[in-house]
Amino acid sequence: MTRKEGVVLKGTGGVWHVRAESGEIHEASLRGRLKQEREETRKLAVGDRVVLEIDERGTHWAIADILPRHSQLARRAPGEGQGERIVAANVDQVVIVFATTKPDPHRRMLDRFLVIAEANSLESRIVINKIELVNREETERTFADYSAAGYAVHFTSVKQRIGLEQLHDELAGKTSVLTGPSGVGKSSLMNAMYPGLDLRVGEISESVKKGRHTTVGALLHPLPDGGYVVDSPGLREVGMWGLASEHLDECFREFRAYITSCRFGNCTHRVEPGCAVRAAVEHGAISAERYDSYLRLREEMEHSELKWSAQMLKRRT
Ligand SMILES: Nc1nc2c(ncn2[C@@H]2O[C@H](COP(=O)(O)OP(=O)(O)OP(=O)(O)O)[C@@H](O)[C@H]2O)c(=O)[nH]1
Ligand SMILES: [Mg+2]
Ligand SMILES: [Zn+2]
Repeated sequence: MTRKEGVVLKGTGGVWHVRAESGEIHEASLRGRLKQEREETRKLAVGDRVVLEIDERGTHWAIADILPRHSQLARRAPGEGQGERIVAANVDQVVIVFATTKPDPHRRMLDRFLVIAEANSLESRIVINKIELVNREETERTFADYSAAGYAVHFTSVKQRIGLEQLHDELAGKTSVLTGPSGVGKSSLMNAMYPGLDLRVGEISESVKKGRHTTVGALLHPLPDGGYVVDSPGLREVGMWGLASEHLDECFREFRAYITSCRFGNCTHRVEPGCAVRAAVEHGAISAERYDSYLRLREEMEHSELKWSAQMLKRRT
């Protein structure tokens, strides 16, 4: 029997498109046994590595096995029951794109994307595009918080071909989730780095907004020189995915060194005496803007946790 390994590129209506190492793409369905297992344990997602087997007659491919994942990007929204939904498996990094202007960068949204990545233990990379429209030094200063926190920040221009090679090198051989608001230049960047590549990055989130599609899953695009880009229907819709508010501080990576020094183990870093995070903000080791993002996100999460537990109480009585 012919067996081969491959990577799941997309799935629609039970048919999975799997790319073999040779580059050939096969349509395959999940073996019955795996389907059952899938209900309880894990769901197949784009980016999963699988073992394909062809049937006796040599006509139909089936997914006989799913290989262990090294990472995943999951969403687990309250109200959706127990099941978490996997956006993509075996993700190496999240690439978050914003523009210097048109549209203006949205720091809170950037911080939210970073938290989502951290909550999934994924590396992030920040891209600030349309750099030719503004003063570069000033912009670098604006985003210095992020490099200080340990994130790679790229300044790019598609118009003037700035920073494209460096970004291209960081995508090579990796599986990257590309995300960011509409109009920042995600598609333009991909087309400039990979001429001729027919990539629809961003298109899907657009159609979601317009309400044409409702449940389109993520797509995995092979890059010509190795690696993949995940085109997901907007990380924004991932929402606050079920991270408990008391773990939010760990998702602000520059807070981590201080958290354990707070006087109280359950410090929220708001008003408690002996808070090492607040002290770090006061003497500038943690950016005030990032701290403010933390406070707002925490507020928002606690609010929805309260709403959620109130709903549960109502259901029980
Ligand atoms: N000035 C300037 N404009 C750019 C640059 N990169 C892209 N643009 C323009 O920005 C607009 C939006 O670019 P897209 O690539 O469609 O943006 P997107 O992020 O893919 O947007 P969605 O698909 O809606 O999510 C287009 O008009 C591009 O020509 C750049 O570096 N500088
Ligand atoms: Mg686009
Ligand atoms: Zn504290």
